[in-house]
Amino acid sequence: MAVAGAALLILTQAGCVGPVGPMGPGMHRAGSGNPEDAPSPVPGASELVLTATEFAFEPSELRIRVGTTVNLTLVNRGLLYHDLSISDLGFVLTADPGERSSGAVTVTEVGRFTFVCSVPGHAEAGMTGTLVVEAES
Ligand SMILES: [Cu+2]
Repeated sequence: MAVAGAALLILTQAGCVGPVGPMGPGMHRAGSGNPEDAPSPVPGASELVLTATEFAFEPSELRIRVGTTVNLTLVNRGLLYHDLSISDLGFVLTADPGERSSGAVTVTEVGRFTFVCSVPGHAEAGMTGTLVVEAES
């Protein structure tokens, strides 16, 4: 049996983020209200902005280059709480209505990864999309 989920997510800067209390190196970047589970955005990396509404992501397809760090930004223009969850990568951004949050992601494997809003019912209502990780050109 091949090991599932071979894609590696490199959590730049954030290190080992877990529920076991604050363990950051004390280098808090300018706050964007990130929850503990999102890796900090990396200064200088390109940014991809994703808008959440009821009930859709815009755009519903994101394209990034393999091995390249990008900052994903979730902008919640809806009236409800939403998140951006890429379960295959263990990546989650959350945003209250009118808020935004950003996190860095680096995917080391070419492929297509589904993202959803993990609030019950939201994915079924249309809050899904695909992160396409393309080979280096
Ligand atoms: Cu949602």
